[in-house]
Amino acid sequence: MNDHPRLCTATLDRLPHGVARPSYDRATLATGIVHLGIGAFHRAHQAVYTDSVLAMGDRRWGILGASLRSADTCDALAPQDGLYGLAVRDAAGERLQVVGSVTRLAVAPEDPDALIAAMAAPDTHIVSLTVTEKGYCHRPATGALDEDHPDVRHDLAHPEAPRSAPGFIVEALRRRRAAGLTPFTALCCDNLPHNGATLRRVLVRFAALRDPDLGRYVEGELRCPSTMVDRIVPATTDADRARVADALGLADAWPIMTEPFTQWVIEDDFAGPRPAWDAAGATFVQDVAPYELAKLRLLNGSHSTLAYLGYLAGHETVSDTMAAPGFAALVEALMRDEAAPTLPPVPGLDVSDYAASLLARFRNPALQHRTWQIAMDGSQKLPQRLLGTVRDRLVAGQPFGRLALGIAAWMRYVTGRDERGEAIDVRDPLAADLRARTAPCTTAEALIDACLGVQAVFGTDLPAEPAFRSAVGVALAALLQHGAAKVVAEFQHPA
Ligand code: CS2
Repeated sequence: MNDHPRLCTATLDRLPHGVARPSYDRATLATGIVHLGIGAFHRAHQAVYTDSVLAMGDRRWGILGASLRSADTCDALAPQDGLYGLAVRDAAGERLQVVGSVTRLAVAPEDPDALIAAMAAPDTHIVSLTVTEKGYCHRPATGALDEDHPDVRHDLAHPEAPRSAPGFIVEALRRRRAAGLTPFTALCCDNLPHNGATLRRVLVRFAALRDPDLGRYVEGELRCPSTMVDRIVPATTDADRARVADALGLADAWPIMTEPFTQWVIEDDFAGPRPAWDAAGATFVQDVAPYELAKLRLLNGSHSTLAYLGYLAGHETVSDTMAAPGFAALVEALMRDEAAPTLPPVPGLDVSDYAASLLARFRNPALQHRTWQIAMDGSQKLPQRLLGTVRDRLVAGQPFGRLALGIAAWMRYVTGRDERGEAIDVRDPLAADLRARTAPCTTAEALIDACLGVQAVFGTDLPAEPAFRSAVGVALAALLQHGAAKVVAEFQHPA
């Protein structure tokens, strides 16, 4: 990569012919969107839809991409004027595009005030978020603001120099109100249940804790449409960087890897103007809930199940896991027999076709999506991916052996020791607590008790359900005795 000149505005015209690039004048764009959490997912998803809208001639929607924590993305993209390569990959090959919609970058901790000022600017109509599940400072089991969260406490004490997404949004809304501007629309693009309502609940509560009057204002005025976002985006590796640089003839410090599939369903509830994302392939609907539930339970539920079991069985990627005995059959049955029956009808979606397409996407050999990456933050993901489905199965008196196996694999994973006794680098906001609870456990029974004590994940209802304890107990005992590879290979799927 070092031999190539850097990708940036001045070098754009050196790109090879086959590589799509911004056809619009980036210098003339307004900043209509401030995006919090400028990670790989945003750059493979919303930024690409917005790039298409800009190419159609609507110049209002340049994106200011902000990191709330690390300066890595800004350091990589600022010398490139925000430009980056997108590599769309499958077994047939790789298609490259340079995306131009991110026109400004910010690192929140370096200058919180500058970011708030951008969010409070009159041209800013949308503040979108991909801050991952844990970025909402909520309790996953209930969806309520975690008022003891260290960032929430900090931001309530220092409202003008916040750290958290809720802290930034509420302060920016306060300033807009003081300046006589209408609120922006807050657009959650994370895999949370009822993500718009969840964001709204957190913001209203946070604002009310700051000042009851501000709380009433946010409750009365703020729009938070729900969205369903879908595209698989593995972390970029150095090998990806080198390959993309050779293909572009230009060095790109952070190209994004993704799959051909992309989907975005958005609740049409905006306070002001919005980009015509539908002209770029998104769908505006009145009610996102059925799409979101299907995606979380089928795609993400399977993904997490593959991640924990696959990791324990020694597989590095999802496609390797899918090729190992029993895994594809397990998630196929999880979707068909356990998750799909809990879903209300989804307009325009045939659930069995959808499940089949998911199996093909998981098998995509070009993606190299690490099981370890998906395994991150399980305490924040389990409730909406697996536990909600279990609750519905329990109410209906129906079995859930595959879901129980996925949950048991998570319990085994968070002990921090793999099946060969090697350390697992468990990344999770509750990692230390989980390790402390689970490390002394020598039996399945003790391990379940230790994990079910984590109310933020399991609530108070599931630990009290004998059918839940017993199904997860059977699965966990099998995992401890035989190991994940054997348990999955020999899993008996009832006819
Ligand atoms: C994955 C998701 O990392 C994970 O937890 O399950 O990021 C998944 O790839 C996306 O939701 C796909 O849309």
